[in-house]
Amino acid sequence: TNVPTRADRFSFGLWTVGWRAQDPFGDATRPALDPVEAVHRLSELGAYGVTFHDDDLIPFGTDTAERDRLIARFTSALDETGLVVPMATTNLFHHPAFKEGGLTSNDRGVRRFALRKVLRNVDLAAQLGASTYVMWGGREGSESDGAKDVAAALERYREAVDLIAEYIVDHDYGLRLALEPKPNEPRGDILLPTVGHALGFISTLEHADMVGLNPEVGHEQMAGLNYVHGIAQAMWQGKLFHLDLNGQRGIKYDQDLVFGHGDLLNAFFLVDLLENGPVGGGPAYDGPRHFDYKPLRTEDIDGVWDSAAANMRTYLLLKERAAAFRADPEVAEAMATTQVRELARPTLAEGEGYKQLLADESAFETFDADAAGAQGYGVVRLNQLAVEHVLGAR
Ligand code: 3MF
Ligand code: MG
Ligand code: MG
Ligand code: MG
Repeated sequence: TNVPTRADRFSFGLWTVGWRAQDPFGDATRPALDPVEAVHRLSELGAYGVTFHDDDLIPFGTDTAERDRLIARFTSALDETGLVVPMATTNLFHHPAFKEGGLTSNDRGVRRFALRKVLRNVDLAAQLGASTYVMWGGREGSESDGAKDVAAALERYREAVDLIAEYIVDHDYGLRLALEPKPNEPRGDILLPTVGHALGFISTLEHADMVGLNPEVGHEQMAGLNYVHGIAQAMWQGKLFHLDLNGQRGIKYDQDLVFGHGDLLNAFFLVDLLENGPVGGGPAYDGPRHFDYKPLRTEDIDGVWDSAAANMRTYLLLKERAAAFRADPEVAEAMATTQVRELARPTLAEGEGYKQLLADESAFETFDADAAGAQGYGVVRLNQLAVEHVLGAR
């Protein structure tokens, strides 16, 4: 048990295991990893999918003949292993051309180039059978409030997302777009910094129905937010198209730790929500369990594969622990004390409106607010039971 299989639908970005561990203060500590090698190793470890930025597979500036050759050998590796490509995305952040933005650069020529780069890789994503196309706008932002017209930038982002969506519809690619929020890094401030900002933006789109989210654990935590809450809202709005699992320890640079190596208790409740759905009822998550992490700079290539395996093992252990938590009669009793499942019951009775509510004296005139204020909800007991399940003490 806890050995990953294809049925678990674990996927990894080529840029994760392939990260050479260069950082702003030091050189790479590992050699480049051939994408074909990555496909074979991920398959051996039990993953079912691999994802990529265009430039992870085809270095920026590669000519067409070489591009075709790289795609062909990658496709062969997929065929040999049975690995799929559930998602692809565009690198609009690495090349110096994007230093002031990609789809929202102040330079219109850069914006048009960025759009072409996206459409070209959307073709490849469709060709490889992907169902989700992620958009992370790492350079869409600013360091100075005077040098970026945020309203105009959002207008340009809307123009871009609508155009990409229209292209997908016209070509019958069946792809859905997933926006990935992040508050900062590499830009001082990035547009659509959180799940909430992105949901607000999506409601303005022409093709809002085919645009959802790809929230990342660490990105929400960098903004001091609770990832489980963000995921719960995205699921509630039918917008959790994909996700980036990893670990983060507090409000600092984007750590991309192994899943569970940050806030473990939040990771536990996340897996519980994804696998079992909301406690009050509602569907579980049925997309890929995608890891966007970076093997620590201290690791050699063996450490890379150990860390890839660690992501999947931690997820499966938490899944097992979450099932035990939900099945524990003492947890059921503690949940009853918290009244957490009562929240799924509508506040108004069937057919009741404000007139009936106003006529109901028990709702106000005779309601014992002091008694309500004096009751205990037993939240700590429930939380401790979760901790004990995570620790394997129950
Ligand atoms: C950066 C990221 C990105 C996105 C990727 C699409 C380099 O913090 O998280 O990875 O995840 O562009 O998934
Ligand atoms: Mg990510
Ligand atoms: Mg990230
Ligand atoms: Mg991250």
